[in-house]
Formats: sequence, structure tokens, C-alpha cells
Amino acid sequence: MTRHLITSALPYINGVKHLGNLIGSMLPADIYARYLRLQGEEVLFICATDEHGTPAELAAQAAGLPVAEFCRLQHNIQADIGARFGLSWDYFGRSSSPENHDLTQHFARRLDEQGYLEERTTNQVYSPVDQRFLPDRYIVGTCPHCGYGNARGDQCEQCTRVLDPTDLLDPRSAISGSTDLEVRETKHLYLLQSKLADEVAEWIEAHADIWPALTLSIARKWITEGLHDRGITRDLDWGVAVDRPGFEGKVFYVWFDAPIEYIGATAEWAALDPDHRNWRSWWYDTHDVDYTQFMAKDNVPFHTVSFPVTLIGSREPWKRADQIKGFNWLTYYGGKFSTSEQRGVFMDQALETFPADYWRWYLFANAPESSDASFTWDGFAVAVNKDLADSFGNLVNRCLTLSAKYYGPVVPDGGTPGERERQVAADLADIVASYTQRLADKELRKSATELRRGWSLANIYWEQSEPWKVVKTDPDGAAVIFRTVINLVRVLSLLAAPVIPASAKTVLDALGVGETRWPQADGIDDELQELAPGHPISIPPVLFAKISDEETSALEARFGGAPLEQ
Ligand code: B3M
Ligand code: ZN
Repeated sequence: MTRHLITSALPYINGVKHLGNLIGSMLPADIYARYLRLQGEEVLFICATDEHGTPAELAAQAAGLPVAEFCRLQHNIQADIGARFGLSWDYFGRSSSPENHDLTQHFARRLDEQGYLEERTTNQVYSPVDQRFLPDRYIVGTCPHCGYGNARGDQCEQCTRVLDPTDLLDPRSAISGSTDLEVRETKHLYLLQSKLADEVAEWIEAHADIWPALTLSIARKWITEGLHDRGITRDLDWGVAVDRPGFEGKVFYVWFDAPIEYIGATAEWAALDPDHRNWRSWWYDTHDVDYTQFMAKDNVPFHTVSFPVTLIGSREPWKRADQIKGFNWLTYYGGKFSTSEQRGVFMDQALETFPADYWRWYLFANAPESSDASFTWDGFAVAVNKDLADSFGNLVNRCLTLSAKYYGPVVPDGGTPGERERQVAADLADIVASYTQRLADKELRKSATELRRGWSLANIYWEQSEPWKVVKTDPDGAAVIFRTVINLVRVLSLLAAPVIPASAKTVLDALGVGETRWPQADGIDDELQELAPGHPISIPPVLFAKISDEETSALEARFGGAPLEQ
């Protein structure tokens, strides 16, 4: 029996995440986990906060807090918001955990024993005013190529050329602005990726026919460009200490320890119930685990190349991803969401304006899969009004309200399904089969199309059958229609449950559906008779409130919907 391991890219600790982070990894992973659980599969859904690196140190400094305290507070904030978005992690860990420290140091030792680590002395920019070495991104200056005055030491955002800090004209510290910078020698550990390039390339090509095009193209690009040895230690205080003589005061680079936290968080999860949870059975020398990773495209290189280098180089049988679902970017009116510049809609703000399901549906149906997708408030209002309110919510409330009016709070009795019901059953079977396949393939937009097809099928059957008229002359005939629609609503709510779990539960509770299990296409007749005559039902509250044009305009004004300056 296959067990399913699912991880979504770990959100950085600094600040509440925006909708792009949500749809870029965490939400698709949650939808997939929920779908598999409804299928009766064993699932372990893992995520965590990514707590190391310069951004964490600087954000803590700005908050006037010790970095460990800052991370603890921010982790709890992100855990709470994730829960309110219905992100059903089995565990939401912390990359600063002792488990991750131990595992990171274990991998470093193994890589060293296998000959894949090398000490190298390099020149690095030091800022006496800041009393620290400055990572490339924290040195700014004038780009020698295009004259842009805020070019970063690793890349110029204006002409996108990759830079070396020493290329910059008039360099200064991005932290203090100090121009008093020195170049000092410093020693770092280098991971000899070049020695493992062939094995990584072989692993990538072994997945060529199952990875999505976006994932495969990025992975192949990095291999084609040649795998360079890279420094995996930094002159920072906050992070996983390098337990090696001569490396006092240095920590591992955040991208070395962060993916290891997928394993670390699993160990943290197991530590809560050690008698029943065995983290190694998911990660070490496993043969029954199907592992899917979810992330945005900028993280794909680390997951298809860097992290596999660590796992392969350890020469231990660690589980590697089977499927890697990468996403393009969600933009905000065409511009990049930005945590540092507070541009776009952030998860806490989103929940202040509308319930989680509204966002979950919009992001699912507009996921940036084959290309970037642009969030607009108009697009959001259309998705909520047309799909959720009109197609799904309205049908649920009208059919249950009218059925209860004519037959009481039970599934109506009487009548025999006819040709029209047989056709509805056949069409529904096709939709259940295709929707199930799309979800299994983690194709969000195509899944949304199939779910919409199901809502449309039920609405057309309802409108064409006109039970509110039939009931006046043929109560038994109308009973068949109401019973069929009520059972259609049950099936469609189960299908929608992974995407809009709160709303689906409201409907399923009103229908008195106890066992939530995945509908079976090859048993569709039974599915449409599951709620038998006499089964008690109630009327749920209105599921979705429509968004008016005035509200949409006000939201655009509040969140700055105008096209952003690039
Ligand atoms: N913290 C997310 C980002 O780049 C990064 C993912 C780590 S996954 C191990 O925004
Ligand atoms: Zn430039």
C-alpha cells in the first residue's frame, strides 16, 4: 500500500506570506493532500517555516527582537494563518529545530566523509560599521553596465546582469548604508556539486516523462549550464552551526539546511508520538512512499539539483522526490508581489476581507501553472460570483429550500428515475472520472474546469426539469427531480471538499452525510441514490456572498490595484 509524502516549499519566517506564496506551493499541496485522504490513502503532509539566513536576522533587528524570539513569534503567526486558510499540514515545523540542526550536521559530515566538501578561502566584503560580512545581496551600488543606482551585489534588477560585489561602483551596505567596506579573506566549505553532476543529471532524466514541463526545463537548464561547486557556509550567527575546527562563528547557508527541514519536520512530528510515528520509515531506505514536492519556479533549481546533490552525496538511501510540481508566479496586476515592499494581498489581509474558501477557489481556478497569472480584484469577484455563488451556492440553497417546502426536511420519496436521470448519471460519471484524474495529476486549472462542468450539469438538469412547476401536477415526478439534485449536490460537495473544505462541510452536514469518501464514477447510480427517501436534511445558510462592483472598486483602491511600476 503506497503511502504519500507531500511537502510544500517552506515559507520564509520574515513576515506574513502573500497570495503568490500560497498558490505557489502551500495551497496546491493541501488540495492534493485532502484529495488523497478522501481517497482513503495514507498521507503525511509536511511544511515548516524557513528560519535562517540574513533576511531573518535583519527582520529581527528591524523588529528590535532577538532573532530566536522573532522566529518563534513569526512561526506561530504563520501557523495560525495557515490553519485559518485550511492548510491541513500533518506538521508545520521550524527549520531552527534541534532535529534539523542534527540532520544538517549529519549530512555535512556524510558529504565530508564521502569527499564532497572542500575548504576554500575567498574574499568577502566586510562592513566594520555593521560588524559583519555582507552577503552579496546586502551590498548595493551602481551597476557598471546600466548605471542603475540600486544594483545588488549578486544581480542588477534593472538590466538583470549577474554581478560580483566588487563590480559595483560606489558600493555601500544595504543594512547601514555605510560605504566604509573592506574586502577580507574568509574560509568557507564548498559542496563539490561538479563531482555529482552526472548522477544528478541521470536522476533528472529518469523523471523526464513524469515531471511537468516547467520543472524539467529548469532542471535541465541548470545541468546544461554546468553544476558549479558552491559555498554552503556563511559568516552569520543565526543558523545551523558548522561543527568543524576553524569554522567557529559560521553557519550553514540557509538553502543547505532548509530542504533538510522536510526531513527535520518529519522528525519533529514523530517526536510528538514516538510510539506510533516513525519518521525514518518515510525518509530512509523506503520502498512504499510516493513523494511529491510543491514549489514556485524560483525554488525548482534547489529541489531538482542542490537538495538531490546533498542526498545523493551522502551515499545513504534517503528518499528523493518522485514528483516535483513547480508553479509559475502569481503577479499582482502584472507586477511582482513583494513582502519587503508590501505590494499585493497578504494572507492575513485576505482573511480580513473574505473567507478562506473564496481565496482557495480563486487561486485553484487561476493557478499560475503553464504561465504567470495576474491577480485582479475583478477576476476575483467573477470567480466568487459566477462559480461559487451562482453555480454552486445558489443551486444548493434553492433545491434544499424548495424540497423542504414541498416534502419537509427529508429526501423526498416517490417516483422512478427516467431517461433524463439516466443521462445525468452518465454525464456525472464522466465528470467524476475526469476530475479525479486531473486532481491525481495535480493539474489545478483543468481540475477546476471539470468541477465547473459538474456544477453546470446539475444546474442545467434543475432548470430543464422545473420541479417547482412539476410538483403542482405530479408530486412523485417532482420528488424524483429533487432527490436526484440533492444527491448530485452531495457528490459535487465531496468533489469540492479538497478545494473549498469549509463550504463543502457546511453542505455535507446539512445533508447529514456522515462518511466523507470519494465518489466512484463506476458506481454512479449508487452515488445518486446514497441519500435515500426519508433521509433527514436541513437547509444550510447562504454559502457565498456575492461581491458588488462597488466593493471591487473599493478593494482595488485599498490594495493599490493600479498597474504597478516595474
Ligand atoms: N524559503 C521559499 C522562497 O524562496 C523558500 C523555500 C525553501 S523550501 C526548502 O520564497
Ligand atoms: Zn544593470
